[in-house]
Amino acid sequence: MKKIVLVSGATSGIGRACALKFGKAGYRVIANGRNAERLSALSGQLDAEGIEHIVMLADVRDREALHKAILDLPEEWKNIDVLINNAGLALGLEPEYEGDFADWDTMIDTNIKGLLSMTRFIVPGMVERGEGMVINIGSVAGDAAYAGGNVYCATKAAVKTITDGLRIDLAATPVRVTNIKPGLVETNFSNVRFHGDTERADNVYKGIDPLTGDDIADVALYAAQAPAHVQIAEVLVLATNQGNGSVIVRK
Ligand code: NDP
Ligand code: 8X3
Repeated sequence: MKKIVLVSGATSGIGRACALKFGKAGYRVIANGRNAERLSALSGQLDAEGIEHIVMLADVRDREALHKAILDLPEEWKNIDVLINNAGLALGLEPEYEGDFADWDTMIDTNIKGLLSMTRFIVPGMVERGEGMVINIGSVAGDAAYAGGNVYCATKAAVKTITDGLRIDLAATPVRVTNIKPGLVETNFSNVRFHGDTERADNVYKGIDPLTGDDIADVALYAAQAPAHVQIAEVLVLATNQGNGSVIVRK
């Protein structure tokens, strides 16, 4: 029986790469997204690759709708083997004392509360079945704050603590828990952060060879395919010319 992976925020970047990578590796894919058009485009790409999948339209911030979407999964898609909590975003790069309340709320509701809701809804089934894995997409931003990173960095620090907490709480079970902490990955991330200012977004990746979504999907798949007794607890993945969240050496 093929394993099932649920990827949140699968319509772009790292999530999309995970959906494709796991699908090509033989997983059945539940692709979550909050935008029907983007989900349908992704579904076309998965079809073109011959990947068995279904889409799950839900905004991870809407706990009730998310729960309903999970409960409404077809019976043969309910036993999720791998949950990839990827949906997330940064908004703004202002000093904390000038930050935007709405941006803060969106980051906290998505990166922390959305991840928690998904975990709370899916993990009990894994515990009951005695198998499963949760891969959270944290960030180098969670290791230390950087200029203007304030609330985004705090959400990713929360992801680290929440992931560690889950791993501890599941230690008596076969369910494994991984935190992948990417550095600079070229996706739609900076476009979203700068509210569609593409020039500013492009500058983030200038003069450095950034990571790709595919690089991060490789790490996620490695962790998922490790033998059952091996728990890849945490992985920090940086671009080669990046020292940490603040040190980026550009040519
Ligand atoms: P993208 O913007 O390319 O992708 C983010 C994905 O998350 C999109 O599919 C987006 O959907 C989805 N999403 C956002 N909010 C919600 C929501 N409320 N409900 C459901 N889906 C949602 O960025 P990345 O691929 O780079 O980001 C993925 C994850 O990786 C994030 O958690 C991010 O913090 C993390 N990360 C990214 C790094 C980078 O440098 N790019 C580095 C470290 C971590 P939609 O298009 O509809 O908004
Ligand atoms: C995304 C990486 O360094 O832009 O989490 O915050 S960074």
